Amino acid sequence: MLKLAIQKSGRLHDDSMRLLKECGINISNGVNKLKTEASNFPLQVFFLRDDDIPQYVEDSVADIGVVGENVVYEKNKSVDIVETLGFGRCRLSIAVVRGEQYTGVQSLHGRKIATSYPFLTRRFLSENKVQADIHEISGSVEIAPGIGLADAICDLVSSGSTLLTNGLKEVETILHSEAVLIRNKNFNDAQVRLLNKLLFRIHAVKKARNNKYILLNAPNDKLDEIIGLLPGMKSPTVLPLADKGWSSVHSVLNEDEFWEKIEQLKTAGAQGILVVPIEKMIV
Ligand code: PRT
Ligand code: ZN
Repeated sequence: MLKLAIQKSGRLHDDSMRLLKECGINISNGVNKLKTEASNFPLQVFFLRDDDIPQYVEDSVADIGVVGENVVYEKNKSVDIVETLGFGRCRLSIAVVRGEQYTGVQSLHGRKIATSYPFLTRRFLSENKVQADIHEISGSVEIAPGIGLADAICDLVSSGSTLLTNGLKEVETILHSEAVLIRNKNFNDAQVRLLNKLLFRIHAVKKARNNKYILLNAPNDKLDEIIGLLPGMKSPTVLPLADKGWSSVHSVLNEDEFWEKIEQLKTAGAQGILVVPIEKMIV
């Protein structure tokens, strides 16, 4: 049995639950409980505050956990990051009052910086040989300059709208973060086997998310050119259509190059292009 810690409520909760579901792991939605058990996988799920997850994983109270890299690095516990999960993306940045002149990190010298990330902020400042006064607060960091508590802040940013509405501008990015799977450092063989089983499923889910299945009709005299545009898992599948002179081509396209490829395929003579999501992808 593996014990997994996920956030009880908050920004990472829904995506963590969705990941488990996409991995085919059924857990009764017991978020009001402290823990629950999967019905079809040897997994126990603990619902915790995200800040506590690295400590619990270090102490083996949980074997693995889903948490933001920002929290993993801030807490600086002895755990291993085993997989990035592709959600909860944000960055930890320093922001100053918008009208203020900022000419580089030295501008922070002697200033007061409010943050919930004292460890990472202090490390960044000392790496840059800047001496500033760090004021630790646990929430609503963005209002600190407005109420005269600090000159600058160091906080998480995703869209940037919180900074904007509070009259602040982002000047330094300390860390880029996303949700990760962490594990305790001392696993026995059985735990390693279970973790690998879970990782096999997570890889299939991640791959499927990044890829689309594409079907199109191609005139036979354009087949070579069209096939040349498609990567496929091995090579594209080509089937003859009832209509002589035409073929149906099936392949897999990466999300990143998707729109560009569609344009090229159309220009090359492809018609009736169908694009469908992939549920799982095992390579
Ligand atoms: O109760 P618990 O302690 O578990 O939750 P929490 O309140 O500490 O954390 P929560 O749920 O807010 O965030 C959990 C994790 O989500 C964080 O540790 C990050 O890894 C990740 N994440 C991703 C974010 C954001 N994006 C984010 N934008 N966490 C917080 N924010 C906040 C930020 O602090 C600021 O107040 O959103 C605001 C900025 O957002 P924008 O879009 O206006 O820039
Ligand atoms: Zn928290």
